Amino acid sequence: MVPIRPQKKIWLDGKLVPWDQAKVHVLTHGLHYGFGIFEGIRCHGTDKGPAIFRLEEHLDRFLNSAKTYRMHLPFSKKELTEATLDLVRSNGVTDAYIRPIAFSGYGEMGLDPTRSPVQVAIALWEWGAYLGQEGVEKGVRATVSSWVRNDARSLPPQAKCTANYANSALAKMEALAGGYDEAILLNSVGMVAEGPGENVFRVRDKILSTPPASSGILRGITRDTVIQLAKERGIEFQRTDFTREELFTADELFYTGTAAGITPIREVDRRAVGDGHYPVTRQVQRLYDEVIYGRSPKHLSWLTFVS
Ligand code: PPE
Repeated sequence: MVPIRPQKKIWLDGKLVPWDQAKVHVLTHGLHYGFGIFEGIRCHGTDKGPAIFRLEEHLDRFLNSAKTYRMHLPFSKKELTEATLDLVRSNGVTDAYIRPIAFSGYGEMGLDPTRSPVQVAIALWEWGAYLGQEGVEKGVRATVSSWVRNDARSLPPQAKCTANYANSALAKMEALAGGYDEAILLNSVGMVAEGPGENVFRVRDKILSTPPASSGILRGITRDTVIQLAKERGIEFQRTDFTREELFTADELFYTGTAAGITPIREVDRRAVGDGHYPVTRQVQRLYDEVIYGRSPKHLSWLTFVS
């Protein structure tokens, strides 16, 4: 286990507080009932200093998650934007993973979260490659989970709710216990949905595809970035459902996510993916890196420069 390395400050309910003082009560409502929403955002070092990738879209998704869960955030998007920038500056970091979270705080117990105050925090830490640097370079070994992805009729998948991640954790633990690096979850009708914390892409006969939102996934911002970059580069792309079997017959497969970046999948259930060469995945990795590190003039509008 690699514990999080403490940083200087955390933004909690409107104020920057020292790392060790960002505390909540054990009777925090959201801790008991999974009533919280969060985001994962990255900041990267560029020639013009640290830049946050697609901050606007992440905060929009945060606000939409709150809306879905009838959670009234006591801060506006503008205030959350400023808070995020202040947080990055006050910690003096360049490359960081930023975690906004809102949850039902200390108030009443019982299943009506609206009786407890909403608390909001934004923290950051240094987070390397989610599935390891070796995973980014050589690809990871995935398994199709026996756990079915949360059904959209039970937990809305486009809202990034903390409760969704109990399902993710079951799949992740099962994958690790089975000797794999990561899981792929199918949805309730048996089509590929996503990873526990990533979207999934497939390449077959040079055509790139990913399951549609209706498959019950989080609409990833990295996913959207990859789709836009593929279109710009003339890579043929389809939003389409695919089956477990189509994972086995793919030429290339990869995960996308803020934490995971673009991570190739080299095996699914002990079957090698393609011939071990992943030209489309490598191209997407290169394009994505150019964009997030500010080397693509055309995509600078996706970056919020901190200084
Ligand atoms: N699906 C799920 C279920 C998911 O959690 C993520 C992000 C994605 C897809 C990709 O979304 P995006 O980051 O917008 O491209 N998972 C976050 C949490 C990871 C964690 O373990 O914590 C992330 O990557 O920040």
